[in-house]
Amino acid sequence: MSKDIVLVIGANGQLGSVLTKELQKIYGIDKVIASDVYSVPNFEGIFQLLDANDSVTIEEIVKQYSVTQIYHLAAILSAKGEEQPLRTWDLNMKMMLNVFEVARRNVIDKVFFPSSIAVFGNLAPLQNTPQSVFLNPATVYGISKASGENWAQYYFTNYGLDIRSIRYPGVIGYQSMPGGGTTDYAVDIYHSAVKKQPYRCFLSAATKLPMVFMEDATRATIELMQAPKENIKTRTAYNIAAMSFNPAEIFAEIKKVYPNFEVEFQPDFRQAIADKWPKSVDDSEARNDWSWTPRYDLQSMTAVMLEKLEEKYNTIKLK
Ligand code: AKB
Repeated sequence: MSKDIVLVIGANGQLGSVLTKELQKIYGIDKVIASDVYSVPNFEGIFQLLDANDSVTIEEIVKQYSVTQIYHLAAILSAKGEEQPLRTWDLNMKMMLNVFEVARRNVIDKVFFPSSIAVFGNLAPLQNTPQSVFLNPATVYGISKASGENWAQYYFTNYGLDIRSIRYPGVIGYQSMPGGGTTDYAVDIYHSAVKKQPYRCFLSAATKLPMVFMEDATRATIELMQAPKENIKTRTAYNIAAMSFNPAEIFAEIKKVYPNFEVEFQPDFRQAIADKWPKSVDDSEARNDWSWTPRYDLQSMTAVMLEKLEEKYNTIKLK
């Protein structure tokens, strides 16, 4: 039987809520401690209210449950982060360093820290962006993730703390809503289509970005965390690629099922953020080191998204 006890910080977020359920399936419902700054009704499993700014409470929870692994998912994302740059820097860095320090002091086996394609800027080649390249992020979120990657490497080199990380593209899932990101349109557009409402897209029709379906994103995270330690050669964060598309292409895919669906393109401040991000990334190191392979493309993801959201909205109507 596994001795692992897993703490998820940010368990109510877009990725955290889905990943927590996957971790419960693997380790057991009584071996996963979900935590967030707010609680959700009818949560199944162990839940602790936790503000990751408060390292004393993180440490109390770690000791109380004899935690062996931490997934630290709480952060302010790219678009929301630009509203209050200094607060975003303070929160993202403080929460992350609190987790790394508690993990170091308590000799935690493994820590997961999410990075993002936001670490790249316009000095990197934006087609097939390499793993190791000059990073000049344009958002505070990106700056905090690029610094976080270096801190992860520092804690590994100096203290042997096994921190692993992925540079997520935009994550698209039917289970949860994103909040405050530049790639959020690619989730919102499916909800509008299923609700039979027109969608106003905040990026231009031709803005291509890398994306990943939630099933692939959670599987990548778990596969990276379960890979043998000696396979993990990148101690900053791994590029992963699954699909790349622009708003016109996702719209065309949805229109095959909803021919009357309409989208109006009205780029706002998020356009400037997206313009400095990669259009596609080179993930050969993730493929080589821990056998990363995506399973979903735009077409197969759209089929699942529309089916699951139709179920969801029909159930709401029937209630
Ligand atoms: C965002 O848009 O900020 C995030 C990300 C790509 O990290 N989804």
